[in-house]
Amino acid sequence: MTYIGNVIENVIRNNPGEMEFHQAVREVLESLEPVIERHPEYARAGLLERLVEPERQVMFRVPWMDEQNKVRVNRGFRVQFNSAIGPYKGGLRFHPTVNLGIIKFLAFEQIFKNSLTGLPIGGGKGGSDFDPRGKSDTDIMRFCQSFMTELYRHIGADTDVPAGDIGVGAREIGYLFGQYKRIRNAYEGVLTGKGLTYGGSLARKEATGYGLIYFVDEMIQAKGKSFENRTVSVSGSGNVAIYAVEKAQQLGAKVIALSDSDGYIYDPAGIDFQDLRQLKEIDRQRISAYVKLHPQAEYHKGSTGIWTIPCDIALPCATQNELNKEAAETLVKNGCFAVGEGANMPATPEAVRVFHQNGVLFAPGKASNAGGVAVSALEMSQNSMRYSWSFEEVNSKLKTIMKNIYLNVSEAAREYGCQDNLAAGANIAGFRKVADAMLAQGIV
Ligand code: NDP
Ligand code: 2IT
Repeated sequence: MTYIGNVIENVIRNNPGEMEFHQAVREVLESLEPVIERHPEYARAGLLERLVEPERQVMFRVPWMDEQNKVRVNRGFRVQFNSAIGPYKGGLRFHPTVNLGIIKFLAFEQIFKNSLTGLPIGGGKGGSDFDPRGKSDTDIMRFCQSFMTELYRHIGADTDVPAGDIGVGAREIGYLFGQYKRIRNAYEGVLTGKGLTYGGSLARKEATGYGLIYFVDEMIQAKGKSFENRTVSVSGSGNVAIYAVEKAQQLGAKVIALSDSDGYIYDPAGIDFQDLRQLKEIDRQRISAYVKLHPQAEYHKGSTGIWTIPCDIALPCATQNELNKEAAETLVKNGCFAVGEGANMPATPEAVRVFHQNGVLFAPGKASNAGGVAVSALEMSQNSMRYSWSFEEVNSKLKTIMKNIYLNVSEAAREYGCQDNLAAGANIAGFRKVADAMLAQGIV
């Protein structure tokens, strides 16, 4: 068996039941074949065996008392996967489906994504099986305070810097920051995605969605295409989806569909961005509420139905494995020519294969959604300097970063003989920097 095959087999044996983690490891490692062939020093240094083993994994009890004085217990996680190129960095996910395997897949992906940004950040991820849906502000605050009462001892501005992900936005980051500061008696940039009144960066909120569109724009422009007058479907209707909609519309696209875990909306007239933002970000409503304001729009139950709507460009921005082989085939049949992952690993491996086989331009999440964490790193820089940049300064840095990621990823794909396979290019380019840093630092 090959070196890579062996490492994958051991990961499956040593981490039973962690399907998403196996999937992410397999996807990355299989595309590293030409790199490992060209660089035998990596195998000699046991680099892949070390890469797939998290440096540290923390699991902890999160007890809290809800508004009805009922005792609740959730499970908290922080996986500090790799710190070769910087302090651990990555979001926190609060969702009932969260388990160790999901956090490990996300932390593993984060290593390569963070490397691609060109900024000095290692890979980590955390979260809880806490379900924020329908909870009051009080319950959210109590949960966040209890979560941080354990997490604080594992993180720090130079150690590990969490941020948001599914179910964790500005409100949660605020409560988490408040509790950290109180326990540590230190005002430091320990979290990103903070509010603008207490150390947050302008354009962080918009960064993942905007960055996705900047990346996809580079990718389609390289093939002589643009967003102008294209129809776009965006799954999810959270932070990433909302700002992908705004930027796609600014570039002349017509966004016709959005979803949540219950269903999807189709608005042939094009989504009204202001109403969307008000509904989702401020009123915290379900996406179905949109059709009350826009009667020409349709609401359908079942979130995956969104992929049956014909569109030119599909942007999955909800969650992992939300777009399967069948959905990919339908998109191809309906003329979709580009897919950009705003979420982490939203397309299954079979779906990605369908896109590649049919010449659909495919932007892999670890490259195309890296704008969020990139601006998080810029937030860290601003916190260290005790200074803040304007929206335009941050946005223009973000644009440059996304362009550079596109160039590096496509160049790596070309250099290693898999031209136009940006998924392989992203894995290779992200890996090379981390691998060389690990080599230089010895067996640690
Ligand atoms: P939000 O919590 O703001 O929004 C998540 C959206 O996805 C909601 O509309 C939610 O619907 C939907 N969703 C979640 N789980 C499912 C599911 N199982 N099936 C269908 N829909 C689902 O999260 P974000 O927008 O921040 O994150 C979206 C994706 O982007 C995630 O994969 C995340 O890891 C990734 N990402 C986020 C970054 C960021 O900066 N926030 C950066 C890079 C990647 P509902 O309300 O019904 O749950
Ligand atoms: O998946 C991701 O890149 C994020 N959720 C953002 C991480 C961050 O540290 O900003």
